[in-house]
Amino acid sequence: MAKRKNVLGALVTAAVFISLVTGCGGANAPTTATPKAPDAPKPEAAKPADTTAQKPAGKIVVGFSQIGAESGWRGAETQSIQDTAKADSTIELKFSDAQQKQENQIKAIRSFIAQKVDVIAMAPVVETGWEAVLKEAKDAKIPVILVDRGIDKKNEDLYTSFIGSDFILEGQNAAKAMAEHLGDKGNVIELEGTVGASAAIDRKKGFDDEMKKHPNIKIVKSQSGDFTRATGKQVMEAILKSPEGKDIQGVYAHNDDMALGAIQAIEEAGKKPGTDIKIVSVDGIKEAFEAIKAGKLNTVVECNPLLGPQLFQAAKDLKAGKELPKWIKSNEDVFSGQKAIDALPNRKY
Ligand code: GYE
Repeated sequence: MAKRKNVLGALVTAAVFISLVTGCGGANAPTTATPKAPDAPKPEAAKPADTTAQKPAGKIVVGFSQIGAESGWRGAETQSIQDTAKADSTIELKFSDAQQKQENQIKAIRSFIAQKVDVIAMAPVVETGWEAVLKEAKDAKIPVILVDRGIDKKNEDLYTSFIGSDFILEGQNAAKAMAEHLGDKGNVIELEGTVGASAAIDRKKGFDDEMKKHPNIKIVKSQSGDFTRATGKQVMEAILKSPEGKDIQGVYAHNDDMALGAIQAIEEAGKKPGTDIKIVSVDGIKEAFEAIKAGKLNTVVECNPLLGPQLFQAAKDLKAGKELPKWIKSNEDVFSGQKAIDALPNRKY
């Protein structure tokens, strides 16, 4: 009985927390947060919470801690996860938005543990600082699947599987495209993603390593634009006003949103993005394809955000006792020029 009370307390706390951080009742807002009508039949309502009500028979309950809504890419990922769960009667999704804060993700994971979900999925905002909470999940025997971003190698035993892209390869592909656009010489600005995020660390590593093969291309400045359009624009504006900004031939942005912000800054500075300054970015959102069509962006390296189907398949496989590969990779492409224009009508995000 005492244990049940604890479970009930934890459920209420968790439900309140999730509704707070989510901030809205999306399609998959936690069902646990729905208040009972005031005139609900008393005898039923007075009973202690039945935890099986949280886990309808045959359903797999997945708690997903999302980073936030910093980019078009992330919006597409959230949509894919929510839509896939909604269309699958065997899945119950508990969705939590951390608004870019690691501490909120840690709280969300703790609430998922308290709710005894079947699987915890998370997109870790940064690589480090997960050890304690993931150990708690492990002790509670709840498998953790990392979605789209990774964590530091030394904690590999604390998650079951990583579903996502090869960010190093994306950085290499971006460098190859940049070298081609620049005819193998010139000065480049690198707009990095969120400091400490695996997607930023590895996209930088892949790009910088590949650029070593092109000694006449110099990365004259590398700075974080936090994966957002507004910060990408701000950083680019400041760089264009600085001494090194006077002689720039290329911009490599770790995501499309920062590239789109940089395009605005370049135009406002009276230069032509795509012509005076070549631009390469990662993600592949529709707006980036439109920018290629308009001649303002030169190449986009695709990074697939439509991870919902793979995530829930993985959760089902785990429930069925199957062993998952440590890394479930996404299939991706690189788009420039006519190839991007041809692909535009069918872009899904
Ligand atoms: O490229 C960026 C987003 O983690 C792969 O995060 C993801 C990255 C994506 O904000 O746009």
